[in-house]
Amino acid sequence: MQNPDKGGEKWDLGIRDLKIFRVISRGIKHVYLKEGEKVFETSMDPVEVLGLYAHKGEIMRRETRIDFENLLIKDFSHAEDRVTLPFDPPEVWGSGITYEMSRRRYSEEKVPKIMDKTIYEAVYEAQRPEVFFKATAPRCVGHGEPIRIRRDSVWTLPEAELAVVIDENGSIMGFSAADDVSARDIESENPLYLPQSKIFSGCFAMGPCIVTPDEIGDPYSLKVELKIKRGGQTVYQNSTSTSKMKRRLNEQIEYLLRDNPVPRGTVLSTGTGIVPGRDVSLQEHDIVEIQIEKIGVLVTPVIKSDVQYK
Ligand code: DO4
Ligand code: MG
Repeated sequence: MQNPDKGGEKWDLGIRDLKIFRVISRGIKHVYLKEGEKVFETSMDPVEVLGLYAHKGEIMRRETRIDFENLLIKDFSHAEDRVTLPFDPPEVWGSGITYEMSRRRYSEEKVPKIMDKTIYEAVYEAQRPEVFFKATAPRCVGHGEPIRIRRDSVWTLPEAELAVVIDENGSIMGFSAADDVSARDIESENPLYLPQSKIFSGCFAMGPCIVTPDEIGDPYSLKVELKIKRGGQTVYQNSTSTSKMKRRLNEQIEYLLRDNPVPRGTVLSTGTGIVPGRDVSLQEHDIVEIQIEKIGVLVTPVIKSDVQYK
């Protein structure tokens, strides 16, 4: 049904799957909704779209032609129009040690113990999960935008994670692929340095899009892949599945929201199941690729300032 006021259409969203992208074109951000092969532009905010979608509300949008394959190209330097962060999250939080792999790999470092267990083994088994503050929107980057190695870190790793977008009640409105970029040397020196190892400029990448829950279906059966490329060669590659996630999403969200109201559109990155060892570290000019089934590939170059702190 046509809506004469806004040039859009009434859209019964009950049965459709949706991907939400943002494209930056001559400095202006445009919101696009991809439904199957059809693409719509909307003047609505992406979080508003997710909220209305969840309640089968009316989303004003106009059909348009846009070639996402072309906009997702990996040679970012020549892209005049490009995909960017799908929306500006008001808060980003992270969950830690949600996979057996992270429990094991983090415990390989010289870390404090609680009784006879490393703190990572202890938190993996504890009832209360590890939930930490990760980023605000200005610290986040989207597809094609550079993640950063802190100047004072020599061992920084990407962490490929499934991210959920939640509303103020903790309901999941969407999913995305994320990189919880972590200065592992800073955290392994002393776990009390966790905020410094996790929170810095360019510490969190998300994208290339937000996918609605109906398109994801079962969030515990998604293949997650991580690649680090250097000079055109893949120097690290590994994969896992969200089926290996120990902590259920609702459990993570429930702890995040305990006496801690979060705004609609908050992102929770649900932990990594791929943890390279000491022999792997990001370097400037690397390209990190994180692919999550049903979401897409998030590709980010890596930068590091050459100024070292004394
Ligand atoms: O303190 C550890 C953080 C672990 C983490 O970020 C993860 O498991 O993804
Ligand atoms: Mg992580």
